[in-house]
Amino acid sequence: MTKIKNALVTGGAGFIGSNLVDALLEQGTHVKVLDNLSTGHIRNLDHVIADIQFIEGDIRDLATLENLAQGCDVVFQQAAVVSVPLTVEDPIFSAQVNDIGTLNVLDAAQKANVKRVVLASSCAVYGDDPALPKTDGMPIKPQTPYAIQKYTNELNAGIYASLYNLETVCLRYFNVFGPRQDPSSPYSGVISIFMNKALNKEKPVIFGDGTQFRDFVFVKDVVNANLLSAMAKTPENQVLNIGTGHSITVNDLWASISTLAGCSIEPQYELPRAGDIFGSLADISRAQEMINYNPTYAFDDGLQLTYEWYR
Ligand code: UD2
Repeated sequence: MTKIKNALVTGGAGFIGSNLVDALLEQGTHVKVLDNLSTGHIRNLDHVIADIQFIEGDIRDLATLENLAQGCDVVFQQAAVVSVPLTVEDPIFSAQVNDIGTLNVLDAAQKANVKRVVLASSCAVYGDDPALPKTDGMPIKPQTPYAIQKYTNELNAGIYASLYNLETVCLRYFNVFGPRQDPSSPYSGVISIFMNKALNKEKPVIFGDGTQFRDFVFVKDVVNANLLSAMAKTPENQVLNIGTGHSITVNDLWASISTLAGCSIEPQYELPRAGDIFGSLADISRAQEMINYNPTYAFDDGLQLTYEWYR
């Protein structure tokens, strides 16, 4: 596919989904958005609301999905219960959304003859396996309902590809950050929390000694990975890591954000968070090979853009 004419973005009012909507509109795609606004916000779409078809609704509603999938070349499945702790607290509700909801998306797409579905998966499927970097071929070890649900999505995507001829690409996102990430929950991404703390001149909490590290990927690179996945020739059913191949410690992260904000506040160190993994780092070579994915935002540049947005 050289150009996406019609796309449906589920979860399109969320952090990653709304950034994806912007990029699709920029390339002239007609965009439909389905979002139940449970964690997404209509303010993320205010600037484009006249240019899209927005439907407030839920991926648990198969009939709505069947209707919206009509006429689409690609469906981007970005809707989910995204809080890992919430899936631990309520595995059944989260499975209804993340498992059945995603199955609904695949089924509606297949019935409407959509060519390809790009799905948001997560590096959570690797669990706490200390082997680094994470290669997309290594054994998976889901340790939370969230990780199991994301892995189930990948398996279902594979089934729809092999049994029903629907092309699917699952993207295992590493730690995504950038404009519109919501800092309001204690389980929000660490960058969004630290941005808020720095701007309000408050002490951040670092769980553990701060030497733990993550592969932080800027949202615009993740958006680009979605577009490439939708248009690449090769994949029929792919599972790809989407990170950067570089990692940053939590201590260095706070130091960089402090420099941007011009503050020098000593963090408060607390015990490591239960269930936290120590380090995470992506091997992105398969994504490079299969969809020609190459992150273009250096960490500091992404952080600067993110800082400007929070400010
Ligand atoms: C990420 C994903 C999660 C899941 C998981 C799989 C995000 C936001 N979450 O969780 O959905 O895929 O990976 O492994 O991308 N930290 C602090 N202080 C704070 C907040 C966090 O020190 O105020 C630390 C935290 O203990 C951890 C690191 O920062 O060591 C990153 O935390 P996170 O919640 O941003 O992301 P993570 O990797 O736990």
